[in-house]
Amino acid sequence: MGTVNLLPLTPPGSTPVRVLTIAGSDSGGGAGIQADLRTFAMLGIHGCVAVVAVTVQNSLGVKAFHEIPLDIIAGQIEAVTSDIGIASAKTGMLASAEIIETVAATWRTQGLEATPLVVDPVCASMHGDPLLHHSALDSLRNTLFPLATLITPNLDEVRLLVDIDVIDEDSQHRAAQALHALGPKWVLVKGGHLRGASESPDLLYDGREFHQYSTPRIDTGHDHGAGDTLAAATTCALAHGYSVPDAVGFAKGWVTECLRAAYPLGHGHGPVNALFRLHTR
Ligand code: PXL
Repeated sequence: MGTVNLLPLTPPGSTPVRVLTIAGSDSGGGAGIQADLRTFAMLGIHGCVAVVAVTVQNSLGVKAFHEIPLDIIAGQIEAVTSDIGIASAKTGMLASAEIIETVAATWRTQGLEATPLVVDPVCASMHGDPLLHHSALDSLRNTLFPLATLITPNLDEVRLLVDIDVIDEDSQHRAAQALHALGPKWVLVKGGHLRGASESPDLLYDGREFHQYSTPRIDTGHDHGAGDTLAAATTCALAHGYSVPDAVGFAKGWVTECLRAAYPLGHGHGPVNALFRLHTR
């Protein structure tokens, strides 16, 4: 366990690389900003946060969520980027069309278009509880995707976004092309939920080249926060100047180790474990 390469560390006392997560809070501590901050910290990165929603959640599911007012969301992004500065950012749960429009507008008014942005188009929890109003899909496609360096949909999200059922390699390629046409620089179609696959086959596409990633599919009932963790680790590698294909390769290795170390929690699904490295000395 723990054979994944690490990112460069900043010496103690000097300012580390900073990244921003724009996402929801998971009261159960497994996914959302809690998962993002664990991965950022374990990779030596100072994590900043713009909370967009607070979920009422445990290992059994999401009971409710409360959306943060739009001016407070924009204010968090402005406060962080105007003072602390960020090398990259990611979005997770965004809840509504209004929040997506606010995040996109703030990204532009703060002049962040050249900053790498990973958009994880979170639509529902692993239990199927909605985390995005379906009326917001158009905002995601039309407003946020064109600002994204990379989008990282899973197969359920692909179906909602471009109406393609990914069942094999051919449909995964078609989905990548359809999603790329919506404007992001790169698309990662995650194949982790492909039925019967013994590998987790992800496909990365930038409009020209396809890159295939295959890591062993880890058979665990505890994978809450896996998608967030993959996007968070990719965001960290981009902050260190990795190319997108290298950043995704790094993040696949990271999330595989987090899955191997996943643990039971409560009465339902446990989370992936970004703290696995604390056990390897
Ligand atoms: O894993 C996606 C996700 C992101 N953000 C929040 C979540 C979840 C899944 O449950 O609750 C807040």
